[in-house]
Amino acid sequence: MSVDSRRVNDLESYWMPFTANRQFKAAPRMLVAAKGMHYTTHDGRTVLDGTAGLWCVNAGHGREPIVEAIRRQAGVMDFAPPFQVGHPQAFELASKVGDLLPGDLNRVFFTNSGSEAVDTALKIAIAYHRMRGEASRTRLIGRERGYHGVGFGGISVGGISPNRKHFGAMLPGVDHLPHTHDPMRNAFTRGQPEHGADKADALEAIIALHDPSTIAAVIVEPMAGSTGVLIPPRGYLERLRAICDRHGILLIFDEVITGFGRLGSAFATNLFGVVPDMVTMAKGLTNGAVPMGAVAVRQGIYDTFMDKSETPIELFHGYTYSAHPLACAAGMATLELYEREGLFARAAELSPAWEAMVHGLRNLPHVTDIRNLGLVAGIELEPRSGAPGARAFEAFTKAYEAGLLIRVTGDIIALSPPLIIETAQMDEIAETLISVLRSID
Ligand code: PXG
Repeated sequence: MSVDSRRVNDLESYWMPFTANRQFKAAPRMLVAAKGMHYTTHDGRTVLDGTAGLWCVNAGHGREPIVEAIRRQAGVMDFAPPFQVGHPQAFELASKVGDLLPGDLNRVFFTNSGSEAVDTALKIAIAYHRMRGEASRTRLIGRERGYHGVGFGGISVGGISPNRKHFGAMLPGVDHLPHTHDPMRNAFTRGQPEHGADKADALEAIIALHDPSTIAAVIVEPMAGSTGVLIPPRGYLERLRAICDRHGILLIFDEVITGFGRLGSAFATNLFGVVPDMVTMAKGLTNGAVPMGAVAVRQGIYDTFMDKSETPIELFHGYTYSAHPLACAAGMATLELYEREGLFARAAELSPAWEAMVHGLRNLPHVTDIRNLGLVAGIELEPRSGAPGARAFEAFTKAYEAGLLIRVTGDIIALSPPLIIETAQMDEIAETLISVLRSID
């Protein structure tokens, strides 16, 4: 056997992200094709996609208009440098993104991922205050159980201990709000929980401790996705907004998951009627087909840089692949497809059936809480004693074998199907979860 042919089946070279590499390589799960609501596995099985890939394939897989746009763009212009030259689709896509957002959140900076969007937003926040003559505002406030990607900025404001503890001191001058998860009072809530708006008041205490003159921005996911679908209590986001306003602090919504119809509206900011100063996004921007992220900022922030910059270049920040032509082509085709098929409204229309389906799982073994909003659901399981995460991981592998892709985080199952899901497929998700949860101990 030649060296080359042996290496084809070598699983060792690829260091897999956020994966139990040793476990995976002992029993690999390979996906080789995707269409509509389904993946095909390497051994020819069909798997229903209960997670829209990883919260990103909102229009379903392999959609022809997106595929065609990427194919066409690759033939016309593969790459254009983003610095000091431009290409038309970048401008067009930025306008289209701005049109989806409320108010004057209409200036858009492109990145290649959610992590980069977060780091970009944090940098803009600090630089903005400096431009305005308040250079002392450098502190950043995140939240426990927040996920903002894996850059040093993102893990610093993030609130997930394993993502932080191995990586040294991270950014200085960061503080954290308490998370809002309160299963004692809010278990089995449909939609926004009743209790917990007062958790926002912790921001006043943090501000009092550090003084507002030192704080640049607060960043939160309007609905925390990665740490298990934590839906904002009624009034909570409003209160954060009011406190930030009172103290001249920028509010950033990280909408990498909640953007592009996931909650039944374009963005969470549209749904909740609370308008932040910046919105980070990625994932659904291109339907997951080409990596891309973005930060939308309020026009006044952009104008401050344009008005006050003492150098021709107003922001010393950007990526080789900012507004990559293939990503822009995919983004334009994706946003047109969402619009043509009314997918954000479809998510809203389906959400009562989705809510009924997931709450129908309430009496299954191990279930301690179920929560939902739009086309998202979290199903929290009782952890096995001494083995946190083991029960949910077993549910994940069993569901996969039974033909359903779910996502688990700790002992929480997170569901977020493509917005093209049919009600019969919701029933299929329920049936599979019923048999899986009954089959594990
Ligand atoms: N912010 C939020 C709110 C996210 O959900 C990121 C930033 C980072 O995006 P990139 O593109 O750099 O990965 C994310 C990513 C999960 C899971 O299990 C979710 C994400 C990533 C990995 C796992 O729910 N979201």
